[in-house]
This record gives sequence, C-alpha cells and structure tokens, in this order.
Amino acid sequence: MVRAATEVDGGLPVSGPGHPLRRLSADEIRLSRRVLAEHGLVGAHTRFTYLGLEEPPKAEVLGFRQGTPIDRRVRAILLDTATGAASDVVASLTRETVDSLVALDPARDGQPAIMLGDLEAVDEIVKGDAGWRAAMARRGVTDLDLVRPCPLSAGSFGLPGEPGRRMLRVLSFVQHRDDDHPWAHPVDGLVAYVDLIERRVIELVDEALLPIPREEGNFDDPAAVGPPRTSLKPIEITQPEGPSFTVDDDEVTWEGWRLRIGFDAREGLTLHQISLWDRPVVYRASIAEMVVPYADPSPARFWQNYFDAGEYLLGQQVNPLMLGCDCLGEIRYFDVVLPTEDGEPREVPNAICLHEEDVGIAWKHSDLFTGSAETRRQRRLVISTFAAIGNYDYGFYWYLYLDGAIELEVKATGVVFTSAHVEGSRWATRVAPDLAAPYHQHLFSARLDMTVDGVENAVDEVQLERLPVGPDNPHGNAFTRRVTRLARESEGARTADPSVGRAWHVVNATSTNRFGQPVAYALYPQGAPLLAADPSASISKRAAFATRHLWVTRYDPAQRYAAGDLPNQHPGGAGLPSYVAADREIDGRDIVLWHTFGMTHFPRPEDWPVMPVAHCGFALRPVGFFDRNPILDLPR
Ligand SMILES: [Cu+2]
Repeated sequence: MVRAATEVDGGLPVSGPGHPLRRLSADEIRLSRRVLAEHGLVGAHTRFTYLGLEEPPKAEVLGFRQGTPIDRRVRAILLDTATGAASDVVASLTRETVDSLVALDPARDGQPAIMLGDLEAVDEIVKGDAGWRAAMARRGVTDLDLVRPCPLSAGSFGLPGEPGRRMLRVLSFVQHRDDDHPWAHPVDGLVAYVDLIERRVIELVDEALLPIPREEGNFDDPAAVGPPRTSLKPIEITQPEGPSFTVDDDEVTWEGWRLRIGFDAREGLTLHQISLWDRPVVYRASIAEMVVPYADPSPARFWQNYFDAGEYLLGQQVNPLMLGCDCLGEIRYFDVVLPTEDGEPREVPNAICLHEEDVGIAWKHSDLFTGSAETRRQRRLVISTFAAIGNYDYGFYWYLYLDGAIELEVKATGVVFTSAHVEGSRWATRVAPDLAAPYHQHLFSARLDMTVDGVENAVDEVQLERLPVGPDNPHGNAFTRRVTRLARESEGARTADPSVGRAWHVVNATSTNRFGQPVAYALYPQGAPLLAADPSASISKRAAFATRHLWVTRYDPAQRYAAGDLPNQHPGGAGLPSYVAADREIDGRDIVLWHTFGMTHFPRPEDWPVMPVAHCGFALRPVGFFDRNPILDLPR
C-alpha cells in the first residue's frame, strides 16, 4: 500500500520546500483565514465562497528547482451575507500580506458562487412565506417537512429589481417519506424568487396547477426494483506485483508519463505539467466551466441554466469513492482538503482515484508472407473523480495511454431533472405517469494549456478536402488534407465538422521530427451540438464559450474561466469573448486551447428513475511527435 497524500501534507511547513503547485494543505487553509482576518477582511457574516491556490505564473513554475523559495499565495472570493458586499482577494501566506483586494460590483461583475449553506437558507425562506405556503396548499401539500426546495441559480434576465440583487429561483419537490427520492414528485408551475441577503421571497410565479406525480422513483429500494440478479459471476482484477505507476506526494510517473495531480474547489481535478519521456505536452488541464441549459420556455422554467463549475463549484461537490464499487483493481486514492464557507479545512477521503487498466489490443498483425503473428496489449492510467451536483452525478476520467494518447471521458449519471408531464409537450420526454424530464444540454469547457515540446505553440486546423475531377484528379479518386494555420485569436474560435474529420493540431515549429516536420499533438473533437439557445437569449451571452467547439487564446494567468470569474447572475460577455477581444497573435506563442464538448440530452424512459451512464469527451493524440510507433517495445 502507498501512503495517503495527507500524511505527507501534514508534515511539511507552509513555506518550506515543496513544489509551487502543491495542493493547499489544511494548515494553509487555516493560515489563509488567519491572514485575511488579521487584515480585517473576516467579519461575523463573512463567507468564503471560494478559496484556492493562486498558482504562480507559468514561467516561475517552469523555472522552479527544488529548494527555490516559493511565495505561497491564495485567492479568496468573500461574501458578507448581511450586506451582500463581495470582494476578490489575493493574499500571500508566506509574507502574510494582502496583495490585492478588489471590491466586486455584483450588477457588473456577477455574484459569488452559490454555497452549500444556501440550501438551508432557501428552505427556511420559502417555508416562511405565506404566499408560497398558500400556493403549496392549493396543490394539496400541507406537510412542509416533506417538501424539498432547491437552490437554483437565477441567471440574468434584466427583470425589474433583479440586477445586483443576490438571488436564487426555487422549484420544489415532495417526498412521501424521508427516504423517498423527491425528484419523482416535482411541484410544477410554481417558482419562488428569493433574495438571499434580505432573506425573503421577492416574487412568486404561480402559473399553473399541475398534478404532482405520485409514482415513486426509488431505485435504491429492493422492494421497488425487485431482487438483484444472481447470474453475474465475479470479475477480479489482481496485480500481484502491484501497479506500474509510482506516486511521490502528488507527482505520478507511469511508463514515461509524468504529471502532477491538483484539485481545486471550483474546477475539481486539475492535471499539471504532463510530460512524456521528459518531453512536455500539457502544462495544465482542467474543466474550466460547464453549463446545463434547459429547453422548456414555460414561465416556471425558462431561466433554468446551471453553471455547475462557476455557480455550484464542481470541486466542492466531490464524492468520497469506494473500493470495489467506484474503482476496481489496484487503486491508489488521494484525499482532498477543501475550504468550508467559514474558511476552515474539511477533508474528503478517497476523492481522487488512480489506477491502471488493461484496454484490449494495442497493436496486432498476422502476416501472410512471413507467418509472423504479433499482438501487444494496451493499457491506460486512469485518474478520476466523481461529483454530485443536486440531481446529477458527473465522473471525470482522464486517461493516459501507452502510445501517447490523452483522453478525457465525462460520465453523466444520477437523476434527470423532472417536471410535471404535459400532454403534447415539445420540451420534455415522459418518463413515468404524470412525470417528464425536460430536454437540456450538458456543455463542458476543457481548458488545455498546451506545451508541446515547449511553450511556443501554434494551431493548425486539419481536415479532409474533397477534390473535383480535373487535371490533378483525372479519375476522381483523389482527396487530400487541408491545413490552415490559425494566426490570431479571432481566427481561433472554430466549430467542429465531423463530415470532414476536422481536428486541431497543436504544433511546435521549433521542434521537428526525423522528417524535419514540426512535432504536434492533435485535439480530436467529438463534434456534438453546441449551445442550442437562440443567439439573442440571455444564456447565449452568458455561456458564449459554448457557441464554439474551439477557442485559442494567448496565455494570460488571469484568464482562467470560460464564462468569466463570476458567472452567477453575470449579465454576459465575460470569459472567452472578452479574452479574445484583444485579438492577440497565437502563431508560435504561449497559447491555451479551450474545447467545448458535451451532450444534448433528450431523456429516454430508460433514464428513469436513475440514468445509466452517458459518455462524452475528447482525445489528444501525438501526430509526428514521435518518429515511429512509440510502443514497439511492449513485451509479448
Ligand atoms: Cu442530461
């Protein structure tokens, strides 16, 4: 067994030796709170809506040598829940100073993220509202202990009285008893708009009396699902000599790969300084944003758009994993330390799972002439986490393969968001009697800060080109490859086109292979539909990142999030559209790729009452990065 990461964490002094990207320890979270308090920034009503490592600039990290002094810094987004005042603070733990303090203007900058404590707040606020209670009574609901109001992000629609006000919109669900899943019983046609600072309902939308679906959806109740099948024989995965990877603190090495594991309260799992055979490939990889926009235009639901990273802090919702259930085989877990809303540390054990998997054939040939028959098996290193955000559960699985491929697979499961079934609806699928699941999308933005053989990279768009019959193509069989260099940020906002196999090659012109060609890593998109909302819709401005499959920006350490720093109630235009407005050169520069991928979900009856995993993701593969197949040396 390998020791747990936190055992190492506890033993190291805060500003002593260690890597500049090492994760914030529990002691450092406590120290962050103390430094901010000593500067008068923590009052009785102050909440830490975000606290995370302020990573040093890339050049500093790349220049780091063991023993170099490190200035450990943190960023905090603080909210005063009594006044609604918010600030964005960067502080040094090493020097115990506040380096920057920006007062936020919520109407212009957006609101700090939604907090776990808001779940409790909306419960108290709506249940204390006479109008809401009367509306529930009209629907036959009087036992309020069994009502589950949901703290749903409000969006930004410029409605009277809303700009600048810290709000949530609240849809409710009913339980038949404590262990009955509420998602089966939505109270539809009724939404409370809640002011979290004034702690009151500011508007009640009561547009339709719809029956509350009765049928239960308790997939965890043996009485409801029937006895488990007995036909599955055990599959056991054993690695008698242990795994092939090694772990030193958060640095992982495996079969030529080397990388550092990180974890952030907002982005969740982050990967750093991924290299292969000591050649850098990716400086930093993360899910920088994700949004789930819904299709139902009804007065009770038109506003449903959830930014699960920027509004709900994906990393804060991470689950502890269980050996044998979530991860099979020889597993190395990493615990995660996260800040609470009070700025104290809390630990999530077994939050990150690391293991090695056999994934079938790596290469194979049976030769007609020589009689040679050779097969080698492929493996991948899997680094994964799972986060539960309300009804949905998302798994993030990064895969590193022996042949140099990197993939991200997102697994979406859990319970679909539900509504009352309305006959003939064009916006939802019926999943049970009286129960429906509205259409929606899950759109992710992967931020890929590339360093293919160094920081100076460029992007070529490469695709199939069909050719007409002509002097070059007398028989009509010819086709070729079209390569277009993306020179500036304005040219870097691209859509995928699976009909021509469009891919984006990240090349390094200063590093060549044995044919004198620039080495490259290619991003292969799945090319699923982009944001479906009309360009004039509020969400199209707030989630503009999701209107393109690819964005390429010049590296800027302040540009971290695809929909901007504070997407909660942000009026729009932040993030990628503002980043590329400068139209900087991206050819042969330090660049970052932002890739939108995801799924458009028309729920199926089979997705109820719990949804079998649906998959989406992307791949990065070497193209001329090596001189030939790099895994000829795999043993038989
Ligand atoms: Cu879905």
